[in-house]
Amino acid sequence: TVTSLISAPQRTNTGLHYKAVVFHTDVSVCASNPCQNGGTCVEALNQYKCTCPHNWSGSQCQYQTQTDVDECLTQQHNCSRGTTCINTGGGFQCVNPECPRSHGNASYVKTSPFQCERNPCPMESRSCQFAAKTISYHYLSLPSNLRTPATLFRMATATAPGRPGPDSLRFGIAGGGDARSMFVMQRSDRQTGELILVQPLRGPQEFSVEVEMSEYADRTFQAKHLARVHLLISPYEF
Ligand SMILES: [Ca+2]
Repeated sequence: TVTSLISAPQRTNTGLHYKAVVFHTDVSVCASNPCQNGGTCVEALNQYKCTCPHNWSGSQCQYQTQTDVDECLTQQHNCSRGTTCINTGGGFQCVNPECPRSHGNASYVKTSPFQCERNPCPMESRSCQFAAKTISYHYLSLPSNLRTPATLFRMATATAPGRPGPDSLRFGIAGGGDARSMFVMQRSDRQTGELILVQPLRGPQEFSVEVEMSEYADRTFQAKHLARVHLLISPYEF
C-alpha cells in the first residue's frame, strides 16, 4: 500500500504549490526481520514491535536476560551416585574430584567428597613432608565478565583447640601460567588469605587455579595446604 498525504497549499511567487508527502508502506517494516533471537515482529503504524521469547529483551530482542535454574537444588540433574551436582549459570556439572596419584613417598586418601589428605610420611622423607598435607577442591560458578577486582576465595587455618597453631602463614598461587596474570593472592588478616580476580573473564570457559598456604612455627616449615579452585564461567552475564 502507498499512503499519500498532501499538504495544505502553500502560496509562493509562482502560485500555489502542493507538497506531496508519500509514505511507502508497501514494504513491510517487518520484512527485514529486525527481531533477533527468535523474536516475533508485530507491525504497527510505520513501526514494528518485537515480541521477544523468554530470556531475551530489548527493542530487537538483542539483550539476553538469562535467569539460571539451579538444577542441583530442584533435582533436575542426572548426576550419578558418587558425583556431586554443581550448579552453573546456564547448566550444571557432575563432579567427583580425584586425589593426586602418589608421587615419591607422598600418597593421598580421600577423606570427604572434596578433600584429600596425605598419608603419614615415612620417617625422614623430606619430599613427602613438603608435599601438600591436605588438598581441598572448590567449584565456583561465575557469570561472564564479572566486575573486577573480585574476591573469589578465602583460605584460612583451622587449628585444633588446645593445640599450638602455626605462628605465621604464607599464601601463594601454586604453579605458573595464565593464573599469575589473572589473580592475586593476598593476606586479608593474620589467619586468612584471599584469592582476588583482577581481570574480567569471558565465558564460557572453565579452568583451575591452585592456591597454597604454608604454615610455619618458629620460622620452621610445618605443613602446606593446597586448595584447587575450579572456575566455571557461564556464557552469560547474570
Ligand atoms: Ca544452572
